[in-house]
Amino acid sequence: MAGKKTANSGNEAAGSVLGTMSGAAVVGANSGKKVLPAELLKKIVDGAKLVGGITHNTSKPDEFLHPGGEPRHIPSAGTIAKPASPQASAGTVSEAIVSGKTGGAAQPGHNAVGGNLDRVRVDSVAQALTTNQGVAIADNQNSLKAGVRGPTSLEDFILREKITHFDHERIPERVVHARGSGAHGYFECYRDLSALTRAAPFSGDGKRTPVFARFSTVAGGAGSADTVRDVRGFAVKFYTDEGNWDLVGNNIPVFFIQDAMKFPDLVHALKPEPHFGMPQASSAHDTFWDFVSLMPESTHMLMWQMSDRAIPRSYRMMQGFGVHTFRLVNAAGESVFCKFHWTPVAGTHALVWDEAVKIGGADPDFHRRDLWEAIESGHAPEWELGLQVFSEGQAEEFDFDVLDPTKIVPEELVPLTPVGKMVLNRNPDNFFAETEQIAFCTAHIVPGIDFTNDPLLQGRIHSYLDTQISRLGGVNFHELPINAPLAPVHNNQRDGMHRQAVHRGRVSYEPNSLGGGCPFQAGSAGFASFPQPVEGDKVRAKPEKFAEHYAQARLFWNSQSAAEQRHIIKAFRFELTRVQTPAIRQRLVSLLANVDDLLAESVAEGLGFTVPDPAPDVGPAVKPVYAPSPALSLTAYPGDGSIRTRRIAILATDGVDVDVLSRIYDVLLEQGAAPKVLAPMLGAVKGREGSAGDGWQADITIEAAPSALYDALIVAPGDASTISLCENGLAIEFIKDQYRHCKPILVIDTGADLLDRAGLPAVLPTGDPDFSLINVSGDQLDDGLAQFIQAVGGRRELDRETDPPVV
Ligand code: HDE
Repeated sequence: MAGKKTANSGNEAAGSVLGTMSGAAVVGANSGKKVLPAELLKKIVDGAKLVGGITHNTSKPDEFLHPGGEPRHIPSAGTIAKPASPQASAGTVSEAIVSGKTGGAAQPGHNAVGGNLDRVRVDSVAQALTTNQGVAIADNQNSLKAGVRGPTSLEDFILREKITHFDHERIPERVVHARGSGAHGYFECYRDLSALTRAAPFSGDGKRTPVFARFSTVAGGAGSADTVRDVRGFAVKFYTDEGNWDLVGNNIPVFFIQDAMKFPDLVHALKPEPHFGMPQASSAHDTFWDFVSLMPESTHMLMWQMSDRAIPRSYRMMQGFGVHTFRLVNAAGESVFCKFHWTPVAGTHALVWDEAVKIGGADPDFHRRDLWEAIESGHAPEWELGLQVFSEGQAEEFDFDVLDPTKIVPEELVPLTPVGKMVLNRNPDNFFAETEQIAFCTAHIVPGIDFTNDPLLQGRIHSYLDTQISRLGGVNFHELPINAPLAPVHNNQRDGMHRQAVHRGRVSYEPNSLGGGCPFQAGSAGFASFPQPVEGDKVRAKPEKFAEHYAQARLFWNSQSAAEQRHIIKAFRFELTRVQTPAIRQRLVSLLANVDDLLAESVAEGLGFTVPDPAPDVGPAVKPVYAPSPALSLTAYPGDGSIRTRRIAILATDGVDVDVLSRIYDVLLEQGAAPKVLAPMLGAVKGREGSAGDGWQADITIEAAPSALYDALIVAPGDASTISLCENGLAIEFIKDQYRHCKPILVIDTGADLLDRAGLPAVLPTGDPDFSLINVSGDQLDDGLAQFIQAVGGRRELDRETDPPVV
């Protein structure tokens, strides 16, 4: 009892606090004064005050329904007491003893595991080679042997450390989206959106939030080609002031399935077939089409997947979508529904199929290289973030269910509002440490954003956290530098594989008083789920509107340009031709018969049969009908018309007119394009007779960088150069592919001979002029270049296409 005199008064508790078994019953101001070190005494006295400052758990009542009252959705903040000194909450008073390793004690409230990447960057300039223990290595050439021709010794810890680390260099690749690439950048909010959401990235005009974005294909392994036909992942991690928010989307706004229960089935069907491990990174095989043809809800997504969306020209030229309906919640707790859209400033551009296949061989890293080179050359790619915001009341009126991820919300129903932009301006230092180890999780949301009951999203909330545990080797992947939030992390989670945090103090539970109640529950400052009413039986079933599978597939089809429709037909034909089982082809076309007659007939024709009966339709008798939506065509996003970053091939060989070549080169560089002079061999291309100077150094050979890798072609003038290009099969093939892939071609003077040699038609198959096939004389160079630049900055001349191609 306080104040009671005892035989050891003035020294009470001294013995017990010097041990760790039991504490004093009473700690008076003078306790142990004479015998205890001052620091320890402070810890005891201030610690006791800290604990005494919390008499009871004041937020406990908020956990329960109040009699007759509403449950409190926003709990009160936890009870805390302020420590009178750092010692009060310390685990050990010896923290004051500093060594080169320990450094000082923790800054109050600071978690040094988080924060920016400076603390982990490594550079070895002027440094000696060492082991992982920092021991300098004298010889990195030879293992330790018993005699120069003798056996290697088990004692060679240097060899063993090196080889063991190497043996474990690989980590499991992502089960889907294994192949990808990413970059750092920022998101800038155009204006304060606090009326809609309290989410930190939207809380101020011009506010910037650091991001890391990763783009990916879905089906292929980590070493597969970039340009395969596939959905692209579009995942963005926002390092917000209030924690990490991951918007883990795709470049297609809908998905194949409506319930997470079917995801493993979908992925097993899509991945290489289990008996022979083929095909790599391709949906063009039996098991995929077997599955989707039995899943009519896939039809809408299949239309997108067979469209040009699935063979983007660049990650920088594709849209991104959050897919699911999300919620926005403002500080007053009011909520609206929301769909997220990313729109590329460079416009949406796609490859053509023949080109995508050829790039797969010529440069499997095409998209990775493209993103890297654009950022390195200072042309930071940008996307605008747009929101479709609608109320629950509005959603109920739609003839589809906003919880169904196989449906879009057409922009005619809810327009898109631009709210900010993302700029990717910094390449990673290290692909593995950053791009590979980044862990996106749909569960990572911040106050102001919330989930909806979309059953696909609900499953994802579980899946991503779970997958990182096996992929990144444990529960502490959030401490990997690329995953660590900028917002401070404080909780009572402890231990686990590869733990980095060194937690100070003795408290790892809540509520507590020994740690002054900290870390405390944040109450209204923290994340609180939107109190959405829930009703109904516990069931395994889907809502009625989920049964309608074709109206939006038809909407998509009807919104495509003629060229886009042709490509969809050809893609279905290609994929289904690769299917070996005729009944699967038929079944798939029976789904298309519910979408559009011309589509089904054209696909069936290419596969050598007539359209079967439409698949049974379990949807409502009265079908939703939509007018075409221009926003669904890639043509809706032409971009800024510039030729920045476009790869332009200039074919040249000995005898080239160097003056003209140099003029062309300079103009293209000024426009921000990436011109490359391609010649049969490396070294200097000689100028035409009588020209001054040493010619022009070729950038690369025609053989090493074939046509498919370039956005456009210029044949540089020069009689001798043209004659020898006309005799070069690779040059002929180059120009033919440029033509077949509908790309702009500029020939000057005798360069035109190459057009004839390659048999390129001077006009389009319709008889109309081909404005992308530009043939000018030397004195019209400026006009020719201007027309060429306009063509490169615009859309490809898809009207060149015929089936089969004539070139
Ligand atoms: Fe994913 N998905 N997914 N997904 N997903 C993964 O997480 C999953 C879905 C998406 O660049 C995995 O870290 C389930 C839709 C992207 O690292 C895994 C379901 C959309 C990425 C996973 C879906 C996506 C992933 C594999 C259905 C578009 C790559 C490795 C319920 C909105 C992120 C990993 C990156 C990756 C599960 C469906 C997008 C296994 C269970 C719909 C962009 O957790």
